[in-house]
Amino acid sequence: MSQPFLPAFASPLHVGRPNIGDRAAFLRRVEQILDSCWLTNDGQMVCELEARIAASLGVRHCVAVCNGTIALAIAIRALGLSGEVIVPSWTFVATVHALYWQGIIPVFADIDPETHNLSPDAVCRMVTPRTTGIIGVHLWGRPAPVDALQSIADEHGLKLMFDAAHAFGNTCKGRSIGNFGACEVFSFHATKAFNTMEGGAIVTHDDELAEKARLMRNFGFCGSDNVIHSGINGKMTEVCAAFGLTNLDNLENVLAANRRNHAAYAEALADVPGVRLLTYDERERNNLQYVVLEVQEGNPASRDEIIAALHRNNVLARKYFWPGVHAMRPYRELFPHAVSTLPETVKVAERNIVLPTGMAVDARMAGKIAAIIARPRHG
Ligand code: T4K
Repeated sequence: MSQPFLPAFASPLHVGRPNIGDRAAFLRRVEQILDSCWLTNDGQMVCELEARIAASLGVRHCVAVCNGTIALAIAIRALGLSGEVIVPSWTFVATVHALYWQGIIPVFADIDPETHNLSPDAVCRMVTPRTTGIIGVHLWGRPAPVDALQSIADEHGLKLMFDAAHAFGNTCKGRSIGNFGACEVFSFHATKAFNTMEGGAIVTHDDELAEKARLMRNFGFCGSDNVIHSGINGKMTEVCAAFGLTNLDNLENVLAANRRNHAAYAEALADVPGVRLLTYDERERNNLQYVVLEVQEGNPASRDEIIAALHRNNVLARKYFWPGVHAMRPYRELFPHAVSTLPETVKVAERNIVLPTGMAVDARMAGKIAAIIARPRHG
């Protein structure tokens, strides 16, 4: 009689399991919030979080917002983008929704298959007289080609901003992400290395832009009863900011866990043929919150077979960001021919797997996960 199948992990291992800092410290901050009876609208915790983030990144302004998507939407509007904006299709759908939601046409440019970031040549090919801006994404936290994109923007008179949702705490040529383009936008969603449950921020050196974003975040109010700008409700709550302050104190532990896990995956997968683990520039600081694997041509198992084997074993790996935004319903009907301009995006989308990491994973688990990837048809 055959043995019943036992998964390699008794309970599910998620990609994006939240990292949670010192609970007692968080609960003390919550008590403080309740005692003060100030729950939102530019409270003390939000101000403290903004000041700490701005100081740690070396930027003049940090505007904390309720999530990364609203932060993108506000930044896009504050910058005055309109018409067409060039973006990668190889990103989380929010980058693109933040444009289209405001009546701006996202124009998809292809990526460099080595880095998964925008290809400057592809961006150049997509510039038209209607283009007003470029949104670079630091995908998986690896810096986009900031200098090349800035040159293209300068040459054509375009605004450049970055979706830095994955890149909090990272550097590019030794400078903190947050210092590039007209502004950069972070996500502090629960699944990020640094999280405020829900949250995000716009960071910039531009005083006027920061002021506009602050107004827009709070319905355009400048003091009581005085609305001087169109706006939305993009405010971060005090409890979210308190969680963020607590998690900032824990960030080095999260980064150490991610470094340990990435090294364990790299070692365990080094001799597995037909897979490529994306590496990070070791001269830069990186939060390593995404462990990204490509299943290469010639691997006897397909990407989807490997994902199925991982799921059978309770490893809930993801296919981020398959199939590419250009192929998602709202956009594929708008751009039926996008696929012909995005050959690298299409290929990468078919081979990508994102593996669990963070404080819920340890080196031994990474080794067991690598063993499933090496032999997906055995169990
Ligand atoms: N730009 C980029 C490049 C982004 O990647 C994102 C967000 C944004 C912009 C927008 O920022 P936000 O508006 O979200 O702040 C998740 C996140 O919700 C999303 O923030 C993130 N990127 C994206 C890459 O991942 P889903 O649709 O995969 O979420 P979901 O519900 O499937 O959860 C992901 C995994 O995390 C699951 O394995 C379960 C686990 N999880 C999740 C939560 C919320 C937990 O274990 N505990 C939790 O509390 O989008």
